[in-house]
Amino acid sequence: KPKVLSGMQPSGQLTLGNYIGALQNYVKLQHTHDCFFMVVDLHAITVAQEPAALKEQSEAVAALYLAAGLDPSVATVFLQSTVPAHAELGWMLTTLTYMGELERMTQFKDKSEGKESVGAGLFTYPSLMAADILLYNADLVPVGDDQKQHLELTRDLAHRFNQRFGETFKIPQPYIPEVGARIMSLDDASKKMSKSSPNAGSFIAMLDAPDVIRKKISRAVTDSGREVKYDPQNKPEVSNLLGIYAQCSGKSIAELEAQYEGQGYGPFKKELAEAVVSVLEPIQERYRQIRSSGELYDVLKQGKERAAAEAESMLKQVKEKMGFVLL
Ligand code: AQP
Repeated sequence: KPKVLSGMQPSGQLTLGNYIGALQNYVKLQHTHDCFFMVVDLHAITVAQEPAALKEQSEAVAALYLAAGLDPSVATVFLQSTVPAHAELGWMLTTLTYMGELERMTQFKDKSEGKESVGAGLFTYPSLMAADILLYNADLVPVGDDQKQHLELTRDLAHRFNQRFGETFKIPQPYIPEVGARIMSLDDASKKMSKSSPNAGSFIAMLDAPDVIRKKISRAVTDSGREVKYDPQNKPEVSNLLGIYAQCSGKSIAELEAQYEGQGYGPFKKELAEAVVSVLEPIQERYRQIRSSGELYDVLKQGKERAAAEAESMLKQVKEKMGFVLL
């Protein structure tokens, strides 16, 4: 089976965007691929995190993975920081990465823009991401548009290492899912829905209570027209809501346009909210069971062991090739 590796940052509460754009694909992939899904807590600290919140969010992300349908007897679910090989290989690859390569990363430019002081980790983070992937010899990495540039760097680093030290790493391929919808913010359709947004009204968290979801959708920005039509150029907000509706209901955009013809935004938003609630409510139910059962720690320990077994054997090869003394 081809190997897949991916992860999410516990930098906030997972959003409906994370679910539609990534998590629901993880759940499908686990049956056809050998999957490693991490909570990338070492990446989250590239911007300041409050310790209690980091811990809570890391557990919440892992529990949401399971609640959404990842089966730990099939997929390996673990926390990045529990496998020290990530940080070790991350450092080694940082020494092979050129400053110019990191300076070109658009995510760094976006995240550092206008900030007075920017941590060095935010700059070197793509080398750590390369380590995450190369440690497992992943064949495929599910990525959104925003991560394509980082995966390209991972491929370059793998080549560079292989050329300098001998054939070691497999060159990973991007995996672009069939339904790769990019969900935009509810308050500004030019920005993607983001878990670390300071405005809670801009995103739907997977754990938002049904009434909160209803309220957020009823307040979502729309244009001043009343036509429910998919037109990302001229009606980006309504188009985003239609995309969410299609994803959550299984109906096509065309069906939804026909359903709401001549009705304005009121009924459309109301029923959209119910479609979102019907997707998230069962996940929230399972989430509560998982958090209260205490099973999470067992799953994460087992995941850590499975991941470490693979990662450590790869790290050993790397150390040997680079000339470290092995004891
Ligand atoms: N709005 C989105 N629509 C579709 N997919 C999305 N993803 C994120 N936002 C959307 C996908 O979710 C995964 C999680 O990635 P991440 O945790 O590494 O962080 P991110 O991509 O930077 O996501 P956020 O929510 O915007 O986090 P913050 O605010 O911390 O930066 C990825 O597969 C991503 O493509």
